[in-house]
Amino acid sequence: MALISASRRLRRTPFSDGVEAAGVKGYTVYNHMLLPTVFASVQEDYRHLKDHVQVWDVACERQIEVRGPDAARLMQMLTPRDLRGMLAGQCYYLPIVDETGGMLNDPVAVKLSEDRYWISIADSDLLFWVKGIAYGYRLDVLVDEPDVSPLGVQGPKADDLMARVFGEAVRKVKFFRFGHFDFQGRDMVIARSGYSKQGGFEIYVEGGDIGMPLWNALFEAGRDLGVRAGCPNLIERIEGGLLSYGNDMTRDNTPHEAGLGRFCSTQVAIGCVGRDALLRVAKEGPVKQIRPIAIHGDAVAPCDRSWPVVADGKTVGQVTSAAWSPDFGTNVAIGMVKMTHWDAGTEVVVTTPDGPRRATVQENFWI
Ligand code: THG
Repeated sequence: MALISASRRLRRTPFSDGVEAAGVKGYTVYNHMLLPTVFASVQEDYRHLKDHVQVWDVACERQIEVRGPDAARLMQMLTPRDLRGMLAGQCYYLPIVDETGGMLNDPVAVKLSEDRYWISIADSDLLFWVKGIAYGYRLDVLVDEPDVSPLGVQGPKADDLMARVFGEAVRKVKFFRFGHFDFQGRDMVIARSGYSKQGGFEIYVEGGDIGMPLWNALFEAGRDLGVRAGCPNLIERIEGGLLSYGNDMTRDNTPHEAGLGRFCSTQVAIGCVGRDALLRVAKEGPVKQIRPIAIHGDAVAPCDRSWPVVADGKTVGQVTSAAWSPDFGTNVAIGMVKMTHWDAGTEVVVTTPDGPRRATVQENFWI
């Protein structure tokens, strides 16, 4: 592929200098910001992530801050997930839907206090929707994008690395919870979360000026742990079934089609925009849904457009993410498959750019 030209619109991050010094080889654009995709190679990065510890520049997971007396009311307007039990100190993975029940984003919400949240967004301009709702309903709330940049620390040695920089107490942070920790006199929100299934943390770095000092401290502390710069890994996230908004689901899909029905309690999500539409589709159930798919044969090409899933000469779905998995010895893929063909064990054909491939719908993701 040709290069993508740098400009002010394609935002750098507080960690970009470190990413470049570490020899980044590829980027994607996410929320109008640079997101590294490869350092050594996607397969080498994958092996290292599963065996060691990596530091990830995921500043592109931008925050929408919602603050004020109506913050909780606005949050519940955005999602069919039941937020009544959400406590300060918790993180929730949220489907966000429009008035038709179409997915607008699938962020992680961080409840900082009763009247203050961060919405850590996937790749869509959700800020405009949230500002529009706040304005249209005359809510007493401030909505903006603060100078907060998540830094991921992912992999089996993440606890050891984090304990060296932030102290032993960081090990006690539970999954999808966060605590406050000090770094050089600055308060940092640190959650046990991240876009991998290898375990780890996300540090919400407030203020771009402290980005490189923190980056450098993590690399110095982790030298003997073999710490490397890394990034969300295509192979590992498909194995783990972590969805990518814009790839695996879009505004054309309901949360139920995206397999996120377990995060919806639409009946009790009073005030949720799109609630009526979702109650209708939840009653009937989806007619197509996200499935793990094993594509047989050797490594497939990069999946940069949807690949038809065919059975008996008819299109019954599409593959939206795919990669060769060294650990499972097959191409792992995520697709959306019609009800008639979504049962585990169903044999289908995936039309890749290099020709048709035999494939099998799987019962579960690989990890
Ligand atoms: N962390 C933070 N912000 C993010 C992401 C992240 N914003 C963009 C993107 N990732 C949003 N998408 C996801 C997708 C999956 C998960 C988190 C964000 C995830 N899912 C777990 C799973 O499916 O196993 C856990 C879900 C749960 O049980 O609550 O972690 O990664 N800050």
